[in-house]
Amino acid sequence: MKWVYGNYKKYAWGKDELRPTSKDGHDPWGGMGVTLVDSLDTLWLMGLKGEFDESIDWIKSSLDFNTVNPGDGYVSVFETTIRSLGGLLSAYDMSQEPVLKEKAVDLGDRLFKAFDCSGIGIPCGQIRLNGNPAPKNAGWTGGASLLAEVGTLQVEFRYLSKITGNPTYKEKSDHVFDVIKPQGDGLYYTFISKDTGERKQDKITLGAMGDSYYEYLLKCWIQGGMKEDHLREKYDKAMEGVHKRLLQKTAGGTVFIADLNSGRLDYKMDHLVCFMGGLFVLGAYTDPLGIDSARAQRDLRAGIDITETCYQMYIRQPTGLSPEYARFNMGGTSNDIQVPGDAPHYILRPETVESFFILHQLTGDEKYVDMGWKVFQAIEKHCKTEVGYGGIRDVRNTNMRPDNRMESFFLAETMKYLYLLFDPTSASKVDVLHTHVFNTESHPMRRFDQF
Ligand code: DMJ
Repeated sequence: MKWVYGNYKKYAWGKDELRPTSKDGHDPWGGMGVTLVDSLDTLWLMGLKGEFDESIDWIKSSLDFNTVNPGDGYVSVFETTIRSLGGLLSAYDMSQEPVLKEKAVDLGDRLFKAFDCSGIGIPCGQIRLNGNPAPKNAGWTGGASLLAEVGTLQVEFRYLSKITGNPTYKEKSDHVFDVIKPQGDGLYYTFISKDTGERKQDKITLGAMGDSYYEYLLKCWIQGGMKEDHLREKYDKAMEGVHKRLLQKTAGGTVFIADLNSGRLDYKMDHLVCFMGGLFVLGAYTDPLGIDSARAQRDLRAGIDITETCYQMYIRQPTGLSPEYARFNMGGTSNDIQVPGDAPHYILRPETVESFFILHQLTGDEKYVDMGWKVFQAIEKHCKTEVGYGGIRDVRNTNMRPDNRMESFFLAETMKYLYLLFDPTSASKVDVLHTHVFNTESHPMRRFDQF
């Protein structure tokens, strides 16, 4: 982290991202120092105080949301909330540095206008930060709202209410959980109408575009001190649905969570779904019925099994890195995990090491440290460049050169989770069972009962 952040400073200071092979910076998010803001709490937890202070100086002198423009002026409400707002809030929670709160309120107010987009309070996915917000949904969704995008803003806006004393952020963002109704089995459609909350397409997934809706049902319940029963009930009902309709096992015993398209199972699992290992186990350890209950034991087992599958998605490849998604051969034994031709790449994603961290913290099983170390070594071997880390185009090919993109989540999440996995003393300061809730971008914030 010290090395790569030093290179970010040298080659790309204040840019959204460092480009790891061309050794320069670029602004795919419109120019708001996304890597810098997303990295703040990682620096703090690692004790890199000098780097943290220099970053605060940049925020004071140069972070200006009026000038953000990714081309057409629109930013993603979801990405900006989880990375930038979440990054500012978590770093504020840790350091109490006033400028972080000031910038968080400024950014939060600009993003919050997305909630005015429909009559029923479902926020739009895109907004302009500079003056004329004009929120809208992206054209490629056919005007639909995406489940994960509308239900992964609450941890951040609820926290903003907590530190400002203004309840509106919490009320309006919480309202989304009331208007979006599950189907009979507790699961949710991925593409929904912003005007009615009803389904637009018959797709159900815990992968891309659906994932963190389920995560925030549980996390908001934990954040609020485990008192908002309706959130826990929605989460438990959804997990029932996952067991009933999506959880699958190959002949070789590999457990995964399939997608459902128009009622038909698609036997694949995105790398993104690997967060479910940790979420299942967090849900089990906080289950109001107790960890020994049948429900908690069922979810504990599922979380352990999914995490093992995600590890296998890495370790079975020649590079030791996982593809973007895996296909499952239901009748297969040793070859039941397959790399798809259309997505054999790895882009430094964190979800598997996220689950290693949570399972290690909650179960105490040291095998997750060894698994994390293997993944870290594979990243070191195949993704490292002269100045940073890049993704690789094919995890089956050991001769690939890293590509020229280092997403901010690599420093915000992948590096942080690995560090916390290897350093339990630091991890005990962000205890997921007793004191903190991590937003979906790995930004820990104190729970409301810890203020
Ligand atoms: C991150 O921005 C977050 O973890 C999000 O929830 C999903 N996608 C990326 C990482 O893969």
